[in-house]
Amino acid sequence: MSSIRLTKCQLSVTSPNIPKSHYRLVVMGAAGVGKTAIVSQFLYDQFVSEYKETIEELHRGEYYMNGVHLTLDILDTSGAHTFPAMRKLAIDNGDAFVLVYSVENEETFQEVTSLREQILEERGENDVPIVIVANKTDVGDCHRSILPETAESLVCLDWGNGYVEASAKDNVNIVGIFKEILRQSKVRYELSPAVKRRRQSMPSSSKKWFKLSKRRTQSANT
Ligand SMILES: Nc1nc2c(ncn2[C@@H]2O[C@H](COP(=O)(O)OP(=O)(O)O)[C@@H](O)[C@H]2O)c(=O)[nH]1
Ligand SMILES: [Mg+2]
Repeated sequence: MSSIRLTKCQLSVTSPNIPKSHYRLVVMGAAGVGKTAIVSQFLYDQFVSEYKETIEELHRGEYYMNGVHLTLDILDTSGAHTFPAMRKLAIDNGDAFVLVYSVENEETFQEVTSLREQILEERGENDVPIVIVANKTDVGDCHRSILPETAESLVCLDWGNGYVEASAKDNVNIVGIFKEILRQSKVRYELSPAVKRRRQSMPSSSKKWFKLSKRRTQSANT
């Protein structure tokens, strides 16, 4: 059902004083908005046109430069409401959140609004790093049901979150999403060619995500 994969660098960390060396990004949004497509473009340079429902997938990106090491765990979630416990676990354990909607479907923006509220309520804090992604911009303006200016001003000015327009299909601004989330998380980076490549597959589950997180908390406290 789930897998964890290590993959190549697309972002290189430049700061020797990064506040944290292990980040957990959670990608959320309604089913069909392109969450899996975004993760797949970012990590594997692939776009899959047929739709396959995701239950939950954990990916890992390892980034090295000048001795600096950043691990990005990226949790690709299901958009369905059938897994409330998994969603709560993901919200509790994520360091930063990428909330995706499709520009051709206004309801998916409503879902992003409600997910954001859920995250802020569950975490009980206002400064959780969140980036809202308007995906499928390749469909063209006449198919857009939400104007970019409307969404951007709401997200950036009213909510104080990051906003990125993207197309997983055409690979437009996909790296920009991850740059923005690192910016929101105050991790400094710069774009560069891959400096080290690693790929690995191993079984995973949301339980493991939880265990990993507990372990990290314990080691941070020791
Ligand atoms: N036109 C267009 N289709 C996309 C884009 N991203 C994803 N899709 C398609 O939308 C469908 C759902 O994508 P998927 O990534 O599985 O959505 P998820 O349920 O949010 O993970 C698939 O058929 C994708 O090929 C995009 O940027 N543009
Ligand atoms: Mg998916």
